[in-house]
Amino acid sequence: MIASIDVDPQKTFTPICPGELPVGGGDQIAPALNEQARKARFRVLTKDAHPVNAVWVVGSHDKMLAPLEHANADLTWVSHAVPGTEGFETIPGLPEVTEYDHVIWKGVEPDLHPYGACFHDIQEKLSTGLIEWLKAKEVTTVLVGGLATDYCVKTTAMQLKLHGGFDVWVNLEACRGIAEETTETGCAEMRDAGIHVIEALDEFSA
Ligand code: VGL
Repeated sequence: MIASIDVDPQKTFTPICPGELPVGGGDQIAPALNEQARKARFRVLTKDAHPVNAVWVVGSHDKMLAPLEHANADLTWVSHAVPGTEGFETIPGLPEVTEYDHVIWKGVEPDLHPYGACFHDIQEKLSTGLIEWLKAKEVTTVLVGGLATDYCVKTTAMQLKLHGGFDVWVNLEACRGIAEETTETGCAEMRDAGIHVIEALDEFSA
């Protein structure tokens, strides 16, 4: 069984929200996500859902990406993806949230800032239940797209491969990255782990 996973396709990671974490072209991926979902029996949505008072929040972009001495947040970020704000909403062109088969919210607590959708914590001990849900549905293959390639997509794909043992395909046509360098190293890391990183969906075969 195949599942398609839309990782954090939220306005916060697009030029629609320039004050948050805009990723170039982040608002353009809905057609590719919809296309990959047509290959799958199940469609899952993951969302960043952060409180305004999170420990990793800094007030401006120039203070961002500083290393943080905290058990469950590795870097500082500007506030983003706060439920109830525009940045939390999914990008135009995707189904209603209620049309997905499963939805995961992550980073809800002020002291947690996970990137991957499979664990609430950076130590990867506290499951969100995503892997268990996919296994209960007898999923063996996952197609992953979303935002951003170099952070949440990469970490989610790695967790699905290393902890879930799934056959994992990352569809770059349905992803956008924050920075070129981390996107390149992230793709290399994923390939080294045995993940299929493909440029477009026509390379997918399951
Ligand atoms: C993300 C940076 C900070 C992501 C989330 O969704 O890739 N990146 N928070």
